[in-house]
Amino acid sequence: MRATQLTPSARHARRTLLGALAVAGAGSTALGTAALAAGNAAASPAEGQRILLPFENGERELAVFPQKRPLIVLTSRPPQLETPFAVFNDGLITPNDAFFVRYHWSAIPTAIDPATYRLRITGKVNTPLDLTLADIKSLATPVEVVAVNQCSGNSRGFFTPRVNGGQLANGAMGNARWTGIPLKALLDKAGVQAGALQVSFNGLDTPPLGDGPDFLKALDMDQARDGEVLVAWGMNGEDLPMLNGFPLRLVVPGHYGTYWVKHLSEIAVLDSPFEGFWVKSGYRIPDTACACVEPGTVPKKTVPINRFNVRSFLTSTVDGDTLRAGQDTLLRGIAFDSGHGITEVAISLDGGQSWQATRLSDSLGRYAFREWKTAIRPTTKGPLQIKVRATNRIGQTQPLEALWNAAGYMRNVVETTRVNVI
Ligand SMILES: Nc1nc2c(c(=O)[nH]1)N[C@H]1C(S)=C(S)[C@@H](COP(=O)(O)O)O[C@H]1N2
Ligand SMILES: [Mo]
Repeated sequence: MRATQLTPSARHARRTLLGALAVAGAGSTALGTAALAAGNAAASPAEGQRILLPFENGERELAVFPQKRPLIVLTSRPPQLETPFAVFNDGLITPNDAFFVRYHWSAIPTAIDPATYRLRITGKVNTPLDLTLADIKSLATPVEVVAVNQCSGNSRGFFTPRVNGGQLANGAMGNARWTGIPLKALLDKAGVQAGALQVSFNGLDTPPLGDGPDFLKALDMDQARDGEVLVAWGMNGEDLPMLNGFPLRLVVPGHYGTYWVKHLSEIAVLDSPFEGFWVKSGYRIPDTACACVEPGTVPKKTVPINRFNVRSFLTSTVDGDTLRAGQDTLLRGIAFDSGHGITEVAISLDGGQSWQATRLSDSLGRYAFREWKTAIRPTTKGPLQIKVRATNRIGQTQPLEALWNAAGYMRNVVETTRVNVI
């Protein structure tokens, strides 16, 4: 019987974390930092190394947390860990040990006994439920979806003017194959009563002090019952890592990670709109078509953040790389949207004046990273900027100039990679 997810080797990892921080502190020479400029590492960086994210105050340490390879540390209590960008060029599925971690409060579960774990369904239901993990796994036929989980604040560190909040580069996203049952099956089993409006979700983590707002999120009833929202236990064919929500998390394909509540403990059916802090005050975006405002200004009205906008990245070539004039260079990367489906990824070598389409690889599903590839043959020696822009089925695309909002959410500017042609 496995009583916990944090095994003796995980305790060892905790010890090595302390060691790593000490080494990182001592070994942080200018040379070591420069050699590790973000994204420029051929392989994933090692524990104890430092990495320089390309914005002011972007120096970060890499550390090992339980069940994780060395990841970029934003904060350690609670763990907030970024995926080194090189991982996104290794494959379309983000490995569990490389997947980013985001928590709001430091009181997080570090050991959960799957035998005594319970999920409660409460509120406006005919039959309140108190389910074991085994009950949930046998309640409906398990389904799978490959879907991107991305933090609302992914890439926040690139905002200009700068904004408050976790200064993340592009590593607060990942693409995994999730296994679970539709949330609808659980709600149907409990029997949602007439007049129910929303469903709220709570997890086992808590604020360190009682007066901090516990992290709860809510969805409208229609969405909760759309059949696509999952209560998931599987990630890439394994149990969820502890830091990604063991033993159960919500998977809300196409929606920002804030809705993907981890360590699910209570699902409550509500007959009035959810008033909790993390929906009413946190995670809100300007109620404008672009979810943006003039830099430095305040929106007239806000709405809860919801679906992803369109993004694309070049992963095979990074800033500072050298390309050879007259030679083919194969470029590849990833694109994703909120589930309409990516229909085109194009690149521009002339500052966005002209665009050439790339080849899209087979789709892993409309919520997944989509791979794109193309070959370029630069002719002129000197600096070259490579821009990449994706478009989805309903015509949504990416802006050439970055959009701005005070929370630093939803960055999706056309990315530019600066290389040298010799
Ligand atoms: N229980 C719990 N679930 C949570 C959070 C949290 O703080 N507590 N943070 C959310 C946010 S903002 C994000 S971006 C995702 C990140 O998922 P990950 O840590 O598995 O990458 O978890 C979400 N689920
Ligand atoms: Mo997030």
